[in-house]
Amino acid sequence: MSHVPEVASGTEPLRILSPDGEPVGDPDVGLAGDDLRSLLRWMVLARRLDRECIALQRQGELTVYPGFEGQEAAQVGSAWALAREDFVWPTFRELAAALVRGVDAVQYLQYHRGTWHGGPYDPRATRFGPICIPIATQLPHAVGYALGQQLDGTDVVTLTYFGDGSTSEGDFHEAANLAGVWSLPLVLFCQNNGWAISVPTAEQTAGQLWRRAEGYGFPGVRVDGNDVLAVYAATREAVARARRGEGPTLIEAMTYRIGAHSTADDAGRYRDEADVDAARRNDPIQRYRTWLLSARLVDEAFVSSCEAEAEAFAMDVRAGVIATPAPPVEWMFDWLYAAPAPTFERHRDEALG
Ligand SMILES: Cc1ncc(C[n+]2csc(CCOP(=O)(O)OP(=O)(O)O)c2C)c(N)n1
Ligand SMILES: [Mg+2]
Repeated sequence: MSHVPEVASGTEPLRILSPDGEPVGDPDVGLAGDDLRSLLRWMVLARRLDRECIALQRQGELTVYPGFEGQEAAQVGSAWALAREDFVWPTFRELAAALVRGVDAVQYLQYHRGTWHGGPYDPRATRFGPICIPIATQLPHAVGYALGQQLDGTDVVTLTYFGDGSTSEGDFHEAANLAGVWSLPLVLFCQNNGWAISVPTAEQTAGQLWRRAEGYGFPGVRVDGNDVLAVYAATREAVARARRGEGPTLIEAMTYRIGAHSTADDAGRYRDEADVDAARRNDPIQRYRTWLLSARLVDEAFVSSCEAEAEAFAMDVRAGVIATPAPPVEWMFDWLYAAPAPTFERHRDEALG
């Protein structure tokens, strides 16, 4: 069995649209017009909300927020390839994927407002796991979940997101190894956005990430992460393999983090503005919109309606975030210990004053 799927047999990433929106592959990825338009709509909504979140943090309404501008195609295209019952294990940077999965943005952002501790939305109902800050720890969770699905004999596919930096953690290797050994129905989706905070990918990884899959005995594929059609096609193929019982796939989506690592970071201290300008010219939304317009799948009126909807959406989420009350403080202490220690009791009493 070849460990390299047909979609990408070289190191050149799978690409369907060139950065200026010209087809270089077959744009017929099996999506109807409404689906193709939805991909644009979600990317526009996600970007507008992402920018609003940064404003909210600057205004003191969120504590800290990790932006994803530039990564919309990687997230929307991959999330779109999942079926409703499939399950996602995210990092802390997948708000765009969360929106596509139907997670309520106001609930999600309670995490970044600091009014809840990681489970503000219902992971079972949304099929979207909790926001995960400890790097790569969601990968073993995803493996465990996928193993459970395999043992239960369901046809649920599990997809886990992680960054390029996360692949340097032991958790990545342990998870990938077991996924291969047990041939789990799992998609390992790496957003290679070029940086792990201030460390560029090349300074922590000598090889190519997608090629690591072969060592674990399953296919790896490198895809242009700013090409939403290519991301969708690669993920759909990986999901289909997993559902057929053929095991995991590692996808490396090449993209770029336009903003800082988070609102607590000053990227100007470690990277060159010229690189960021070049990345801005490789914008995933612009690329896809150009193609949709030239293929007459959308017109300018549709593009404007997406932008108007995104504006209203961002304002609604802003109002909702500010209006949602914090949960009762005592919840922070409930359900932690069957037999609380005296220091814990003291902290609780102090907090509840
Ligand atoms: C176990 C652990 N170590 C360190 C950190 C601090 N940290 C937060 S994000 C990050 C870099 C992650 O890089 P990558 O996986 O590429 O994701 P990206 O932030 O680029 O989306 C680090 C080191 C952490 N959250 N958890
Ligand atoms: Mg990264």
